[in-house]
Amino acid sequence: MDDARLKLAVQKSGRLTDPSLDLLLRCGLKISRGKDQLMAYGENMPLDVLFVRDDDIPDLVQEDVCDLGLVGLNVLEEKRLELAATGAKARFQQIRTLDFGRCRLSIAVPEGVSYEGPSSLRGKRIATTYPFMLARYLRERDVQAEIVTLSGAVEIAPRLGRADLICDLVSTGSTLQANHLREVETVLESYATVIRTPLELPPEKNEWVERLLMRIDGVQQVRESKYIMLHAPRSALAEIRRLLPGSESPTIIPLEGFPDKVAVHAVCRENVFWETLESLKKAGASSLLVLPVEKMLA
Ligand code: PRT
Ligand code: ZN
Repeated sequence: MDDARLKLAVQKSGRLTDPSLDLLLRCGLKISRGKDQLMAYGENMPLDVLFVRDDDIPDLVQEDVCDLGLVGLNVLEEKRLELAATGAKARFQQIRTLDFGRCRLSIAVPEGVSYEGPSSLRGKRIATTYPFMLARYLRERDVQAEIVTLSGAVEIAPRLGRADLICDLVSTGSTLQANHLREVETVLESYATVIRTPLELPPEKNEWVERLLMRIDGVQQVRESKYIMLHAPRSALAEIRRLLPGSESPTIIPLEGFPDKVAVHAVCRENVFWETLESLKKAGASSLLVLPVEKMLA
C-alpha cells in the first residue's frame, strides 16, 4: 500500500454503502471500483477507499490501517464499551456527524405483553447483537436481566422461545411490526459518523483530511439549504427577514421603477416548506422562487 495516500474505510455492502459513496462523490472524489474489489483508487485525490464489514471499521482506524472511516455511532459505541470492559480505551476519534444512517437501538416487547418502564425488564431474557450497550442501559437503571447475545435475526428470538424481548436497531419500525413487537425504550439514537486515527498525520495527508471534511460540511449544509428569491414592499422587510428560515444576511436589491419594492435573495439553511412560503406571501412577499443549492463553501 502507498503510505502517502489516505485510506478511508467504508462499508462494503449494506445500508451505509450507497449513502457513503454518494457523499464521497458529492465531495468531488472520483474512484474506480471493480466489482467485489476491496479497494478503490481515488483518481483525483490522494485517497483510496477500502470496502470492509462495518464492524471492522473502528479497529481498522484505531489500529492505523486506515486513516478515516465512515461508520454508525451504534457500532462505535458498542466497540468503545467492549474495549472499556477489558480496561482499554478506544483510540479512534469521532470527528463528524453525518446526515444519514439514522436509526435507534430500541427495546421491544411482544405485542400484548405489558410494559411499565425499565423495571418490567427485571429477570427477563433480552436478545440483542449489542450486549455491551444493553448491559450499560440495564446497569444504569439498576435492572438485573439476562442478555442473550445473537449475531443476527434478533427479531425472531421471542417467537423461537430464545428470549422474552429484544434490543435491536429500528428505523421505520416495519420489521418490529411484521414480527408483532412493540418498541418501548430507546437505548441509543444513532447516525453515521466520520472517525479518524489518533495518529498525527504528515502535513500533506492532514491537509487532505481537512479539505475532505470541509467538503463534507459543505455537502451536508447544501442538502438542507435552499436559495430563496422574492419581491417585497420595503415596509414588510423586517417581518420577511424574520420569517426566512435559518438565513443570515439576505441580499436586498432595489427594483427598477418600483421605489417602494425590493428583491430579497437569501440562502436558507433549513428546508423551506409551503407553510413558510404562505407566511411570506401573507407578509407581503410576491414572485417567490425557491431553488436548490448546488455547492457551498464557507
Ligand atoms: O455486513 P456488515 O456487517 O457490514 O453489515 P450489517 O448487516 O452489520 O449492517 P447493515 O448494513 O444492516 O447496517 C449498517 C448500519 O446502518 C448499522 O450499523 C446502522 O448504523 C445503520 N442502520 C440504519 C441500520 C438500520 N438503519 C436498520 N434499520 N442498521 C440495521 N437496521 C436493521 C435492523 O437491525 C432491523 O433488522 O433493519 C431492521 C429494521 O429496520 P426497519 O426499517 O424495519 O425498522
Ligand atoms: Zn455489521
